[in-house]
Amino acid sequence: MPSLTLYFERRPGWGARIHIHWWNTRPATPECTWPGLPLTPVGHGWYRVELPGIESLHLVFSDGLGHQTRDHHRATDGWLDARGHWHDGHPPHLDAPAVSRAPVRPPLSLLSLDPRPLAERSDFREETIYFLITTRFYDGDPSNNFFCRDRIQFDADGNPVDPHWRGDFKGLIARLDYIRDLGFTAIWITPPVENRSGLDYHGYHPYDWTRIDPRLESPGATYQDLIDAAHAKDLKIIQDVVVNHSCQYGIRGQVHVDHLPIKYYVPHGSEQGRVAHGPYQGNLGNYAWPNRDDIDNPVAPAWYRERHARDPEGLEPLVDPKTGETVPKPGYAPGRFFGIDPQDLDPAWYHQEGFISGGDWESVHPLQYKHLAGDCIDLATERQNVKDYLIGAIKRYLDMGVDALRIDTVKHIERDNLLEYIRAWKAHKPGLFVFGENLVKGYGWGDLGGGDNGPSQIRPWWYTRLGHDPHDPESGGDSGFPQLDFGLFSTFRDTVSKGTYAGTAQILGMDWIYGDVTQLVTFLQNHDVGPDNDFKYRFKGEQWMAAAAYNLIWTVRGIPCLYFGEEIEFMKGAPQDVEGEKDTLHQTGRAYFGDHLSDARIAATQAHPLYRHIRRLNQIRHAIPALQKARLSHLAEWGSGMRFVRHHSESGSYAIVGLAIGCDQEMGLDGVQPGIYRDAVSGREIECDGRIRFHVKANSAGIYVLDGPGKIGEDGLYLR
Ligand SMILES: [Ca+2]
Ligand SMILES: [Ca+2]
Repeated sequence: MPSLTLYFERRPGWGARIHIHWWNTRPATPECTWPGLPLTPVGHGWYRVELPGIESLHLVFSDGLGHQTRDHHRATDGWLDARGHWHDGHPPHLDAPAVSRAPVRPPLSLLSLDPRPLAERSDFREETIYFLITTRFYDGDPSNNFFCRDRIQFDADGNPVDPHWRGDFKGLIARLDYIRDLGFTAIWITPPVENRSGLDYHGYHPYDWTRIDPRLESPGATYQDLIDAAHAKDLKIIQDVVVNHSCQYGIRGQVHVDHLPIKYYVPHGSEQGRVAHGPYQGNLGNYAWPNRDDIDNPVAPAWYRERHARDPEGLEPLVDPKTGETVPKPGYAPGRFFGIDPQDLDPAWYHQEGFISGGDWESVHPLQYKHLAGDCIDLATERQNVKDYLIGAIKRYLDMGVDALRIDTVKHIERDNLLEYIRAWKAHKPGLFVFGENLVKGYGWGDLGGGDNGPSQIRPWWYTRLGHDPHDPESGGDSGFPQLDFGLFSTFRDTVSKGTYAGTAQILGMDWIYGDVTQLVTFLQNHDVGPDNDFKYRFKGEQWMAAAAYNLIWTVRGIPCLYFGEEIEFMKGAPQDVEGEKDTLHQTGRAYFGDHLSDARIAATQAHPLYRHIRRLNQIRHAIPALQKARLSHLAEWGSGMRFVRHHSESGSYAIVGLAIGCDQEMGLDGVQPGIYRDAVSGREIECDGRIRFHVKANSAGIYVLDGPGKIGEDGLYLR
């Protein structure tokens, strides 16, 4: 069958979606309706289209925004460059696959399976990340445990169990060896700064950025102790940072948000002194503080500070200065205790535009200037006092030795505004790695299409770039602020969760939209999302599907990140967060993990097939620079298999990867570097003259490394 393959180089000012329209084909084909067939981006501004069954045609390319080429005629494959000239072969500036002819390097020495000492690791792509919610990981000190007001779990006898604040730094320090044995070299912990809200165990409701929450620390296990202990084991600490919002009670020492002390709240139908809610007895004030209050803000008004210092029972009448009513009074205005009034916020610190609702979620300005939730109050991040406070507070943790930062709720802050913060921290600690969370359930191409309703300005790629054209990622260079790879994650719902890789090449074909795709942080799930159904459950699929997912994540571009518990299918299928009104954490993906890390059970945990699998993937990735740092080339994918090349020219590291899911697969590639290849999985050696053929077992991988060290690690259920 005849076939034509045409390439098109996007012209200055053109949009990113290119179509080809044709007529007068030979042999004759049905009429092509405008704008015709979309082209596939292949990077560096080039697009490709394959036209099976066509020998010759007349054609134009267009961008759907009013730009089109003149009429062309073509009867052979060709490349049309941006100046309008055809080339029969690729023009020199197209980084086409299969043309690399770099000299074969001398054999790599047998690399240590242990990661290099921390001091020698300045490129974060050498790391892999273990992400944990500190309070749910491992409890090393029950004396700092604490129940949040909301979502308390009671046992059959009515006793409160499973305090939300349970795991702590002492426990984490005690289990650093577990994370290290699993092969991870960096630990991302949830925000450690002091929090306030009815459900703040995860750290995303900050009250004081300058202090570490005392519910995480113990004598001998402060934040500094954690950082030092991690470094002593060559592990890096990634601190999670909230920039977008504070809790609903303001910021200690900076700004107060008007409300009444919670100890004066009495639910409708109850009376003061009769509240019975776990450790909250008598009233709902903070049971761990002597005066049953928790807002010790020196900038609160005098009447508030006066009550903070006494009357723990909350019995003495207090006049609400806003309404003139007197509390405690059953059923009186819960919002005066637990909520905010957007009208009353201090404009020096907070935005004044109310709460996000409905269509705001896909609209740039409201998404960035309204409050995310009742306990996430939108900071005026563009104001100098806010910048000074947040930037200064985090610099102190960098001085303590924090190695990297993860930024929360990125899309809720305008990019150029947020980059001011990122740059200030990077200037303070040169080489600092900072990545962001821009949550999207979908490809996230924004104005580039792909079924996306939202604009580019709230999508991950936008924050990795500096340009200002939402239709053109290449209108600006790399911002130096990579993101969690929600685009790849979103495909897992329809790929690995269904036992196939089908569609993976489509998303990896868009790698060019990111500033530096090799710095994205890749993952199967996290504390908010999972790849099944509507993206809210711990991975539900079969174990072999998870194994095949990790094979993909650990061998494609990006920095792999595992969410704690994945290694044993912990809470498989549970919602990542509480769903119904009455759910408690033990029913969710945020259940307490520490029971699996006890001295009695840790050996069983470490024997889980996925634990062994992930451990080996980490060993392999740490030994092969191309798997850490190279982009993809030679990419092909056919559902039950895929293959690609990772070539890191700076180190000379070159790896050919084949992945099989569901059944065994035969791999074949042409145009690869000749030489001796050794499979890091099976140890098999192949002498290659530019063509390579190899077999991959179901749910395993072939990782053929040019002049490679041979087999790395031990065979398991899936890598074999
Ligand atoms: Ca504890
Ligand atoms: Ca905001």
